[in-house]
Amino acid sequence: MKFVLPKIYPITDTRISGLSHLEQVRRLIAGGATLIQLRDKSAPGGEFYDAALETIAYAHDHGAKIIVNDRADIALASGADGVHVGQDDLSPRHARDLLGPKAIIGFSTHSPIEAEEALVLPIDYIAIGPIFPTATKRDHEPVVGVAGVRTVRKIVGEVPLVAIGGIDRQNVASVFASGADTVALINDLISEPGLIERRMRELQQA
Ligand code: TZP
Ligand code: MG
Repeated sequence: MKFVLPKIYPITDTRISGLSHLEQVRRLIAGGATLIQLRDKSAPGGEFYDAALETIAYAHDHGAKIIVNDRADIALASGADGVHVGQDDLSPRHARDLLGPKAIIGFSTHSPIEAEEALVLPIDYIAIGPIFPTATKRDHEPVVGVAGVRTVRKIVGEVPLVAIGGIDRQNVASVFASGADTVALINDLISEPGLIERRMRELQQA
C-alpha cells in the first residue's frame, strides 16, 4: 500500500529546542508522531549521521519513520525511511536512484510554478512554503499564504501536499481548510522543550 502521510509532520531543530535530535524524537513520539524529519543545518556530516543512526533505531522500535533533511547520502548510510530535498539539493531523481523505490522522497517548492514542475519527479509528496512568515528559515522565499496552498492543491491534484512555514496551533485549521494534507512544523511544536509532547497532542486534535 502507498505510504499515507500523517496530518502532523514534526521537524527537529537542536538550536530551537535545545535538545538532541534523539530527545526531540522521543518526546514527539510520546505525543503521537509517526513521521519525523531530522533537520540540521549546522552539524558536521559525521555528527548528523550519528544522530540519525540513534534516532532511527529508537523511532523504528516505536513504530515511527524518520526522514533526513537535505542529505540523501546520510539517509542512505543511516537506513532512514527517506529524504526531504530542496530545490538546490541533490535532485529527487538522483535521490531516488540512490535510495531505491521504497524510500519516501519529499521535495520543497515555493510557488505554483515549482509545484507544477515537481509533478514529473519521482517523489512521494510535494511541500509548499513558506505559508506564513517564519524566523526559523533564514532568507526564506516570499510567503505564499493560504491562497497559495489553495492554488497549489488544484495544480497537484491527488499528490500528497505538505504545507510548511510559520504554521502554529492558531492558524493550522486554515491551512488544512485550504487543501493541505499535512502540516510540517518546527517552532510551535518544539520551542518549549517541556511541552513538546503536549503540543504534539494539541496539534493532532486541531
Ligand atoms: N522551509 C520553509 S519554511 C521552513 C522550512 C524548513 C521553516 C519552518 O519552520 P517553522 O518554525 O514551523 O516556521
Ligand atoms: Mg534543503
